[in-house]
Amino acid sequence: MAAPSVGSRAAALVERAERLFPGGVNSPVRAFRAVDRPPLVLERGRGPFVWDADGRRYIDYIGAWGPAILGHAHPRVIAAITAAAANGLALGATGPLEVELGESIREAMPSIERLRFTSSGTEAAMSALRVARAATGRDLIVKFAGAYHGHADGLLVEAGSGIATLAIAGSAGVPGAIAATSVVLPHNDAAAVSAAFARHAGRIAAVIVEPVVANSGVIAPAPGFLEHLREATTADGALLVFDEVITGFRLGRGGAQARFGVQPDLTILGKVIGGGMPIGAYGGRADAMGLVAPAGPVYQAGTLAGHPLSMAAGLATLAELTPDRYVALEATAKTLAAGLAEAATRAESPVSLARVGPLLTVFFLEPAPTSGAAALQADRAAYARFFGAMLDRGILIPPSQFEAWFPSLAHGPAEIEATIDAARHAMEAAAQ
Ligand code: KE4
Repeated sequence: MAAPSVGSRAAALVERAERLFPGGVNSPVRAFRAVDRPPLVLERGRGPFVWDADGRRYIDYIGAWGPAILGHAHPRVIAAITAAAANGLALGATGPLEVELGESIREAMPSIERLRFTSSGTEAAMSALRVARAATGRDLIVKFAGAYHGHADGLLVEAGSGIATLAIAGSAGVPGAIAATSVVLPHNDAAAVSAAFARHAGRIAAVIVEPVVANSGVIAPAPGFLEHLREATTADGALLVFDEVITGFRLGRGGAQARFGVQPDLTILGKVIGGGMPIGAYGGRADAMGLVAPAGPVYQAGTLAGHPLSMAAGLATLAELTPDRYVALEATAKTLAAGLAEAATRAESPVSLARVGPLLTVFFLEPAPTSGAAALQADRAAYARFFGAMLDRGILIPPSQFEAWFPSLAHGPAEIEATIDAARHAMEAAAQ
């Protein structure tokens, strides 16, 4: 299956986009720059499939970068959005749907005693850290190299996802004074965490962590690491912030905090809770969230926060996410990962499979990395060849080594077998 040919509708749209948007995209990772292919222009999705502007169909593992856990255009999600839209769109006041979705989230994640909806994960992350700084009166934020928490200034230092993909050191335009408030540590390194708290005793407002890293590719927490973060933050009076934008309602109803049994002070959510509509949320301890205006002095706001269509899509999505569905989703990912690992034995280059629940990554690196820094050693050229060979066989995987694959509940045995079969061939291509 060839890439969009010159003169195709997709190619024409790419050209027009390049004259409109920086890099021709509205989010960097969509530019496909790390995989040496022209960017796809996707026009339609249904179930496990997406179609590009030239009508080519792909089995999709980008999954809108996480929201499409049910597959694309799930009929009950579309019906919920349509029904909500018939009542008008944003009305500018509290609505019944945001109350219902908030209660569903709190029921699934009891650590979230109070929450606030935003329109993106970035807004949620920056707001959670503002709360942590207000709650502690401290400035420093600890993050981990290779983690991505959205594009708020202080969080772009040594970030993952598109920052790692494009190999840019943080981001231009971030004042040194802001960057200096970020303490970046190696992931899964408990000794480095202890040393940071010793060095900055009483000055760290929060530790923010992807409890399962997805933005360096998938990296599981080392045994005891999350517990160590809990102990170190509690001992020093800092807050522990779990960024569950990807893991929330993906690893299970209770996210990573339920799976690993570690309760953060604040949690950041996004993606799945909006079912594919714009959304973010942050929440946690009532005493900390009670600082948020108008209840307290921490200001955060948003014209479209709690947007009824996002709420409707989120409610319809969560309604489908019953325990048996999570069992099925994890079984799908396990079968896929096993098939990909078998295919990898055909590759001459080192390949490892990382999987936590339904999240997985094919690393062109051995062994699978345990930190963002280790992940950066992966063979990006081999990944790019693998990506291209899979795309040519109708399989769309993330256009970056530093992302997770998002199989959905719509990916059936036929799609998984087709993916594994394509990988058998693509692994050989990757080795060239
Ligand atoms: P948004 O602002 O993109 O809604 O969320 C930021 C964010 C926060 N935290 C985590 C753990 C995230 O993964 C993200 C966003 N994820 C990326 C993909 N890894 C979104 C895709 C993109 O940037 O285009």
